[in-house]
Amino acid sequence: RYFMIKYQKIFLNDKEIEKAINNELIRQQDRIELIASENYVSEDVLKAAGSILTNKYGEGYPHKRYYGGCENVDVIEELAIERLKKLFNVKYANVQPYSGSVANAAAIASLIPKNGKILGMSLSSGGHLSHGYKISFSGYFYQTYFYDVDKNGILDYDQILELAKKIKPDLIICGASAYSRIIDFKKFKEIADQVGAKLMADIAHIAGLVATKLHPSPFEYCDVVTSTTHKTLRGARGGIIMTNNSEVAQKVDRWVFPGYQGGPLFHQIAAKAVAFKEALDPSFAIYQEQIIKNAKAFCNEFKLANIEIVSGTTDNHLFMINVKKSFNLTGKEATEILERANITVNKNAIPNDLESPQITSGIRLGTPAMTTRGFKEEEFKTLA
Ligand code: DSN
Repeated sequence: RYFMIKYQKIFLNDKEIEKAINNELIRQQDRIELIASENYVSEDVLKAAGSILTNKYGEGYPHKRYYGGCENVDVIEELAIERLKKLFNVKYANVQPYSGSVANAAAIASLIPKNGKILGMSLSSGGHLSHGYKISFSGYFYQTYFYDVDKNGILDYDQILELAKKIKPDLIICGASAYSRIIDFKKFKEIADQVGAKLMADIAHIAGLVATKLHPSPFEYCDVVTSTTHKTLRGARGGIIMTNNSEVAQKVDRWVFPGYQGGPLFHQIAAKAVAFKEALDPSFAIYQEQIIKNAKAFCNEFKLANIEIVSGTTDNHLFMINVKKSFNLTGKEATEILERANITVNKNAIPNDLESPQITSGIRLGTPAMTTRGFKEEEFKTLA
């Protein structure tokens, strides 16, 4: 009865898919969802994402399309752009990227030539595949180097500067998918300036916190900022790219289409627009504040039990537990045990992890989804 989600079962002629979707509804309803990158969208976002807009093609940008009949999707895309610009107080926005990784691909290509040098955060320190990892496009098409967190699991800007001086990257990427502390974008800009590099921030995880000023904003310091729309931002799945530089903005538009993508997914763009309007509502800031309060209360319970928190504590919506050190379990084992208790988390590499990415020594815990479902500090303490 408590903390229910409000979605309805669906009925399809295709009974196999109907059953799988409705089973997924039960899974989302019955499990405690702690994956830091997931959330529960509003019914309006869901309706827009499932709308007839999926029928429409419209390569290009509003009023400059390669197809006819785009008068309604133009309204939708323009609204999405305007709302997004207002949300982050930024001059230019592209709402077409299908995902965060494609947004990163287009943003990187807009800033540096192919085979250029990238300095990004290593995956085991909390970075992302698309920030230069060898098996992603970013490590394949560019020369990539990585900075790590220090022995306490914290970004050490002096060390990053030393590394940047040696490597002389064309681009520094900041932003993470598993880092629980504040990221100092101003310090990253100082480093980038000292070595003549461009600076890109990927705020996919913390976008909702940045939009509501609960995390420092990167916009003043970065040549380009990318994000996804479905994590703390609580929108439909997808990517976005933003910049204050008109030349970069033109390149971004060209690299999204025709550079990396074909026809925009207008159903997703409409759903993003709905989510941006929700994020502009004052209630969204209260939700984001609660995400952080919950993460701190949750994390603190583990600390009281002397459980090892990677990076010491949390300043945002997530934290990681070193389950190897605390419970002599791998991340994979801990994830499977929690699954049996109806608690969904993901295994996660931790700094200097000796286990492979398939096994890991850590788990990552996030509060955005259960905060949407009404959990407050007390529920998170009980859960811990
Ligand atoms: N897969 C996302 C996450 O879980 O953080 C990043 O792309």
